Amino acid sequence: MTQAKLFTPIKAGDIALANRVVMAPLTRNRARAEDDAAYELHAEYYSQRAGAGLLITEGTQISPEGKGYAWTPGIYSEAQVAGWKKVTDAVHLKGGRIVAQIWHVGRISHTSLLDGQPPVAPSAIAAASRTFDGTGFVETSTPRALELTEISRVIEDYRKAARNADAAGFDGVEIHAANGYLLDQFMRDGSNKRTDAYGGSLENRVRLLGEVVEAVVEVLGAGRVGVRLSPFSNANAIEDSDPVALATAAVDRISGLGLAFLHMVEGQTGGDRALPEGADLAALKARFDGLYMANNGYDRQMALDAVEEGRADLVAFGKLYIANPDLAERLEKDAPLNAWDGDTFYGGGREGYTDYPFLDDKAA
Ligand code: 8OZ
Repeated sequence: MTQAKLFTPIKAGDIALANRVVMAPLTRNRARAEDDAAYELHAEYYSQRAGAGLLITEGTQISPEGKGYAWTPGIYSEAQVAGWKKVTDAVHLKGGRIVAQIWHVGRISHTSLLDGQPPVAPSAIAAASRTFDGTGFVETSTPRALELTEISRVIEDYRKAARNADAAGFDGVEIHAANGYLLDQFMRDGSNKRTDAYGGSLENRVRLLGEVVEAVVEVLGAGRVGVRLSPFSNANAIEDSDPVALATAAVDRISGLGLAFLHMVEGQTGGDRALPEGADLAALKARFDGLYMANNGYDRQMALDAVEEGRADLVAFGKLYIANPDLAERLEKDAPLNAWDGDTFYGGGREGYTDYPFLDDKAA
């Protein structure tokens, strides 16, 4: 039998992957409380999963201002770079590849996570959404609109995060432009009411995405950069009057640069895969010049078929990777999978994090 394409090597830009199974970015809220750094625990968790062709880290804030939840890791301080270096070293030792997902939450935050300051956003419009502040779920705070003169500083923060990712030994970065966070807030007309060059027309609303991508590409080279989009998702109460047109504008803005991959959340994040009328994932894939990474509710057969039929070059798995450290190996063998425990997704320590069994572990 010939080997299924899903399990064969491929190059994502400059990054050589052993297979096309990807660990999706997954917020787990286990960073060290005193400095928002990853540490040995994260090195163990990610290196357990190094059999994936590519690991994408959990969302990692580019600045204190970009934080929206308790215990998410950052990538702006020396301690955080040192913590991530432990992770990348452990993954590389096992032959894996890992990129950092760089993240600014925009309005999806709370003053208690921001030293009493309001979150920043394209416009001063609160999201009808909640966040976790370390004690419980709270309504997100009403943001203040970023001044035009502040936008270059936000782009600088992305640039610095890319430099830090390089210093921490990452193979590249994924720019988080999905799920209703800052870059998505700029793209959607429900959250962006700006009247300057960053609001109004489609061209203006995808401007910040394009400028951030270009800044990060200047640091790392395009072949080490991917972008995650979720144009048809309403995660974090994000809305647009014409998501089909916006999706095309966003993909066109980041195409032609030689990026490594476009990571597409197909449908509602973590939910329904249904698309709005007129949405066409194959057309979006065709407009992009790098690899297309599909995500959202894929199982083994869906992934095999999508790659075999050319609908995806890579497939990212989220919850299945939480529960199966050796997911790529299990999928290849068509072995049984561990079930995930939703109670330990967010926060805590080793339990539900590094203690899921491998296929060859003896039953406890
Ligand atoms: C779940 C909980 C907190 C954050 C995303 C970074 O949706 C997240 C996230 C997911 O992209």
